[in-house]
Amino acid sequence: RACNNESRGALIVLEGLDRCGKTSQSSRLVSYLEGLGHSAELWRFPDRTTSVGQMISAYLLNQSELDDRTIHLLFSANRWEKRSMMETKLKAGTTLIVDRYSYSGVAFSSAKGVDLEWCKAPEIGLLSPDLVLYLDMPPEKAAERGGYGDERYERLEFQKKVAQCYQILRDPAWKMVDACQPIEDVQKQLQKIVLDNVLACRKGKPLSLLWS
Ligand code: 2DT
Repeated sequence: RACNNESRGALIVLEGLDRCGKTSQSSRLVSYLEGLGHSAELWRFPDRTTSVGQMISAYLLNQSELDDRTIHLLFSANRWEKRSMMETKLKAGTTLIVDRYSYSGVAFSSAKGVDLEWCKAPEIGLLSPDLVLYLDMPPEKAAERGGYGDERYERLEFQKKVAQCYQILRDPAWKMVDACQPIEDVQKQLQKIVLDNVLACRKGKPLSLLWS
């Protein structure tokens, strides 16, 4: 194991529109880190395995209707219920590669017209990612890739609004990666950025909190 007791894992988040490649890139990153002897886990939000997550899943599958603010708070609660486990894992030296996080929460709800600051408020105090990787792809291109399913939000017009909301949220510290490149090229770029970050966290970079 590359990690000792004093070193912590990194909290690394992948964000981007539906069909931009987040999920496959996330699992490849975990394999890459494990191959180098690092402890790493793949996480995703929403985590549909919890009881809150099952309510979210039913909503996304159009099996239930919920008020926009209600579902927003459920997505947030789904992160809060995982927060202590997240902190425990990071402190034990495990790097977490997280497929969507608070930025999806704010981008998707504010794309429906919910006030941005209102959307951010329940996220305050969650662990802040050490690294946000934004897989950049125009909404039209993502839609062309096919595979939009039947879930709520999987429509081009809505994805365009989400893209605008991500732009508003975007922070200078985010790493923007052109997700239109071949999958192997995207992966190479992500690997380098991620490894640098994992090493910085091992050297003692402190954990911080949202929203800053
Ligand atoms: P996937 O499971 O395919 O990633 O789709 N979402 C996600 C929100 O609206 N708020 C959130 O806080 C999160 C994490 C994005 C999940 C869908 O749920 C949206 C797409």
